[in-house]
Amino acid sequence: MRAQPKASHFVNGDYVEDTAGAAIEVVYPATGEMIAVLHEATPAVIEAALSGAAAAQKAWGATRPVERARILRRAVDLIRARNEELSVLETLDTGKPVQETTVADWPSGADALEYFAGLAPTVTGETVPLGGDFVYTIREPLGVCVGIGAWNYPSQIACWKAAPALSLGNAMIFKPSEVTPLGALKLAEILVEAGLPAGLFNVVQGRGTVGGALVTDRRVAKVSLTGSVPTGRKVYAAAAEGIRHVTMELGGKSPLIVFDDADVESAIGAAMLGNFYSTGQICSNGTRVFVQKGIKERFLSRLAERTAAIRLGEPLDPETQLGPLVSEAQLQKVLGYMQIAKAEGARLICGGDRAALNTGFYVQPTAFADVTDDMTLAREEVFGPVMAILDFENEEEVITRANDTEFGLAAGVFTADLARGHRVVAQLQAGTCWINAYNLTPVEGPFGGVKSSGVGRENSRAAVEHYTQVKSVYVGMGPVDAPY
Ligand code: TXE
Repeated sequence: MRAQPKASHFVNGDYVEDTAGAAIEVVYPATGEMIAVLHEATPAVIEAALSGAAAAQKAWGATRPVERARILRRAVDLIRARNEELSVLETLDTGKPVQETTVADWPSGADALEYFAGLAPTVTGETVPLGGDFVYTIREPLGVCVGIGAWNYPSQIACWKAAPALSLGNAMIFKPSEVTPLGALKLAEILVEAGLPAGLFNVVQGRGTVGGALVTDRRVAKVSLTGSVPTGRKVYAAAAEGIRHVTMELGGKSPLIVFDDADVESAIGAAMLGNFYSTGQICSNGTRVFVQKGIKERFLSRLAERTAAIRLGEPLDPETQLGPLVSEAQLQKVLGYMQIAKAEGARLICGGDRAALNTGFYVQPTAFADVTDDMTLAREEVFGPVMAILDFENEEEVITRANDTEFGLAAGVFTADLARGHRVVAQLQAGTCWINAYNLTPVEGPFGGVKSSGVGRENSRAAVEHYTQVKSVYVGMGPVDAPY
């Protein structure tokens, strides 16, 4: 039990336990060893989190924005000072290499808190002159927001949701994924240490039923989910019952288009990052790599060479570049997709099986070429290090094929012709696009999907729209002119 937290939940300023809740066993994906046992939130814990958040939000919403910002800034400093220990915990929870978690997970979460601490005091309303009378607007917090996280970036997701929510005067109840429940508890602890009043960021553990209980509570004004499309549909529908605000960050099958004039080494590097980083468990991954025919064989041979050099291993070793998948269930799912790809006639370029390590949920970094649009590998989200490479002849064709999917989270284009880069991106149905780059998601830029990949945007100024509502105030400056 080397990562056992003080208790399962963090509610109203402190750790809370209720062992009546069903057990949640936390497993280190590199070894299968059980590192903690937590309990699902019981109705009593959920009620305490909701009533505490609702009560605390009233004063917080009326607090001067710079004071709220000061607290979040202190939390940023604490996170950065403790990055190493937090990153090790993230590695134990997810199996992702420390080489990644120390630079990508908590650091990105700290950036979000820093950004929204800076932004929130600048959020103001406007005055609309009407020639005497006037209207002014107030951007108000929504109230109590629920955040529901996925297991791929558990601490980053908690921070990305907490930062805009809290800085803009809301309270948040966060339910981590039952697969990775540990990081969010640390965030709650750090926020309180930084001076956040009790109740404003509560963490409750549980599976879908706990999430469902939060989403449908009458005190909840908004739900922000990061997860799969099927779960998104359920949560969106449940939130609609109460006409609640929603942000949905869901899955993808994003196209990465490589034209034959591209810098091929950069395109391969981006395709590898966009399929193998975090062992392929990233929603915006470019999992359909369209390569123009002229460079296909060069692309494939260099990809195989570079992939063979990837260092798989113990995630706590700083030299390790690729860790295991998050769970046994995910391992089976990814192996299943590899089998389907082979059976459907895709050409295996590298990998294609479990990795030869004695323990853990490891698979080899894998690439299939000659994938066609109708193959399962080109249509469904695998969420593992499995790259699908498709051929294309020309620009018009590739745009049509890239858009032929229910998803619309992200897309990338590699070309030396920048006019073409902009022209193609303008026609791609995706919420987040890159030209000659891939998967970079700085907090300064909006992030989110179109079509089944979601609604709303996280990060950037765009998130302000999703954590506030506008009150419009008409001010009459003269006598009321009534006809009766
Ligand atoms: O995700 P879910 P799971 C994909 C990935 C993975 C599959 C299932 O392929 O294999 O989805 O993973 C909570 N009301 N992605 O089961 O079900 C749940 O407890 C309220 C891709 O982990 O989407 C968890 O906290 N909440 C994806 C969160 O929703 C509910 C990231 C996400 O769970 C709920 C994650 C309900 N009815 C998985 N049901 C991406 N693309 O980013 C579940 N939850």
